[in-house]
Amino acid sequence: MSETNTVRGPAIASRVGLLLAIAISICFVTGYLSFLIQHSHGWVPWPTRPVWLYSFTQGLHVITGVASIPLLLVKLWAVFPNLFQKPIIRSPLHAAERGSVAVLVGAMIFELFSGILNAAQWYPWAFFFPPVHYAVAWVAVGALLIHIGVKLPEIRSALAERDVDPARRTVLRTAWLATGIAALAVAGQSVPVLRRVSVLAPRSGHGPQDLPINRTAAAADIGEAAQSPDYRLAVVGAGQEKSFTRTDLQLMTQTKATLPISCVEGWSASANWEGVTVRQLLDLVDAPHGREVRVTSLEKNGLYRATTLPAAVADDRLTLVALRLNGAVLDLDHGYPCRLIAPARPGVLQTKWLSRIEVL
Ligand SMILES: Nc1nc2c(c(=O)[nH]1)N[C@H]1C(S)=C(S)[C@@H](COP(=O)(O)O)O[C@H]1N2
Ligand SMILES: [Mo]
Repeated sequence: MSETNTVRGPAIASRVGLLLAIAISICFVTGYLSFLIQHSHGWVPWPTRPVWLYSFTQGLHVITGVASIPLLLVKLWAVFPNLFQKPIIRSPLHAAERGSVAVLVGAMIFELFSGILNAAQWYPWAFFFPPVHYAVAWVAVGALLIHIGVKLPEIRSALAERDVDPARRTVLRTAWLATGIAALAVAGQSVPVLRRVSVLAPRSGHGPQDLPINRTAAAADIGEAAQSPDYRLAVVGAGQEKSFTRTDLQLMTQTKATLPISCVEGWSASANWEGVTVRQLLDLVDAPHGREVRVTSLEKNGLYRATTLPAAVADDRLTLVALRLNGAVLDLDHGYPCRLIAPARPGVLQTKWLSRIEVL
């Protein structure tokens, strides 16, 4: 059976491969940005405007990732017989090329599968997801570059071929349709108007005060501390410390802001927040501008119990210690007595149940 006699082959592989390469590139860049915002400790300047910037980049990450699944399946189908060509090893170079394809396919399947499970909030491996997903992404992109480099002449000539025969055209149309449906199925997580068509957008607005909840106060073992009359928010400046009750905070000038919570899992939801600005509190302890600020939760354990605000975020006039949400007192599950909410920031860094704000 020669390749030219079947519908499979370079005509389909190159076209589907091109779109797949574009989707993977967007997915990789947006994923890397998300990593940098979370781990670069502010040396990569991430703007605080527009406020939905992170919702946008992370939405793209999840949409392009999901759209890659049908594309990868069609791509694998198109080249399937090649994967088992005999002899498996013809020369050292050929063996290296075959090896890189094996790594590419394995890494891609791992990335898409682990990403989907994460978006569905099912963590069979719990704690290790982000670093592994991150590391394997580099493996996938490295193998992809080798693969494209090796296949470039073949890709070029296949793409240059104008008349694709009808059977192949049907396969291609089906692939584009499946990709579009897959993208739409998750797009509603971040694009509100698409919510109705989004069957795979699990986080579109369940939870108290019309906002989803990932981690409840019970799950975070917040317990009595949050509702105790002894609750105080400590604010530590340059050699000065003050503490505030929730009532103290409520009596200060309140700022309103409409800001999204944008989870790394791709869902995002906008809400109306009201509270005092972090800068306002820093001024009360004479903290200088232009400094990083450490924000800590009442939560004892947990990966997200503390975060560091880059100076630009700490001083931003929309970075709030929120006391109210959508017109009512912040629900315990949303971070009562108060939570951090800042513009264009990953949800995982929007710390709930605050106990301490400290200038570094
Ligand atoms: N203290 C604390 N704050 C936290 C978290 C947490 O686990 N503990 N989860 C974060 C995550 S991952 C997100 S997306 C946002 C919103 O999460 P929620 O849906 O649990 O409110 O809060 C963030 N703040
Ligand atoms: Mo999150």
